[in-house]
Amino acid sequence: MSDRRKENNVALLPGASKSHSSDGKSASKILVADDSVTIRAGLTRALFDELTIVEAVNGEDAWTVLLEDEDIELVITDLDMPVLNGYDLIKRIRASSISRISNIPVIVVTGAEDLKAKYRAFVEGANDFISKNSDRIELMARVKAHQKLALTIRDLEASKLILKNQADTDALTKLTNRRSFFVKAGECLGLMRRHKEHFSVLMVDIDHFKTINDTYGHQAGDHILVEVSKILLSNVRTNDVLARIGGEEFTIALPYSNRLASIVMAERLRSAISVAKFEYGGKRITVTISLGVASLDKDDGDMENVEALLAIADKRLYTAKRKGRNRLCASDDRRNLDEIVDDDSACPKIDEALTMLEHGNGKGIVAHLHRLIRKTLPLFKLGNEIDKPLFDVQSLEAGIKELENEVKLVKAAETSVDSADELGKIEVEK
Ligand code: GH3
Ligand code: MG
Ligand code: MG
Repeated sequence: MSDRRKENNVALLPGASKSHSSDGKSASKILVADDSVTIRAGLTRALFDELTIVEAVNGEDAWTVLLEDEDIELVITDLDMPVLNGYDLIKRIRASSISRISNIPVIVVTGAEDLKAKYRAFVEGANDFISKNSDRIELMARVKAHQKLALTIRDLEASKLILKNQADTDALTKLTNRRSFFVKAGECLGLMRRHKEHFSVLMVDIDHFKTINDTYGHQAGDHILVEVSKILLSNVRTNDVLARIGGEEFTIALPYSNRLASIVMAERLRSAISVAKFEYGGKRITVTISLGVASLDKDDGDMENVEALLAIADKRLYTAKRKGRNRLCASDDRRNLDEIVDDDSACPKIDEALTMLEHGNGKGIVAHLHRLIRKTLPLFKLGNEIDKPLFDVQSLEAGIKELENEVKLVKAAETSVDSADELGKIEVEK
């Protein structure tokens, strides 16, 4: 073998870049961990004709390579190594949360007679053993067998993942489907309960969708479903669970969202769809949605599951439909309106309020501005105590009072509204 070939096929460690065999084809990559230069050289000599070898001088080195190099398909390791020995390396590999690493085949190099060491390595998770004097054919046969098995397992896992994703996904919109929504939202609700956090759900339904189908055709309807899904998806947060649970019905589970935040979210979605331009076959199509909102913080009672919360949201969706569509409904009676405007428990935390503001949801925190600013007063007071007075706390307090008065006025105006069904709309339109 020429020196040039050796250079091409042996990547030195750590952090070696991917190597290729001399014929230009990418060879399978295996990791050889041994503190003995002689053993490493021997294994490399025996294997590098058909494989790309990456060398590590101890267990810790080998671990670094495994984390960094996703192409490693198999590990051959010595047991007695400095820094991190072979047993601990195998233990770490098997305990890894990365399945690529935890499933990797590990072949241990031992003295043929060393039964105790073999047994211990086997218990830690070694797959096979070779002796320091194994010939090339035996070595190659073992490596190939394990490599093939590992590739089959990897393919199987990939197929399993694809199947699972298919089972959880709506084929048309690629959103979470109904079945998966209830699983995911149920887990989410459980978590929120344990942590005493807020949780809300939205029911979303496209208005007059049947008319869209009848006027522009079923394919146009499908196109609208896909486009609406994209808009909804681009407006929810990473942790929200958005799903298509029926023909033109969607649900969204909103962890950490209280009533106020979920109303703000619902309004954001309603508005995003109503201003979006939909087209199919060169024709403009007007699309709007109606939404029902239900939150755990205000509608808790004896509610145990997502289904019960959704039933409330669904009832409110129906109210929104009845009241003219392209709107949301978040309450069943007028008492809840008072709570929204003037209930301390509905006040978002300061970091929540700042996030809402960042997302252009200033409208949703206006009713609580006096509370939020009051909460920050101790900071200004502390600032004034440090050296000389820097902030006019008195003016701030006067401002807070004025904001409080304004909220009282708004409340007084709203209590003159007659229809309880209109409340959802009023809450977000003020
Ligand atoms: P509303 O405003 O009261 O919600 O009226 P609507 O017409 O949207 O509601 P309705 O329940 O009467 O009609 C829903 C329609 O959605 C009927 C059904 O044919 C259509 N639909 C259901 N699934 C699909 C689908 O996957 N693709 C298309 N194109 N249409 C669908
Ligand atoms: Mg509909
Ligand atoms: Mg419907």
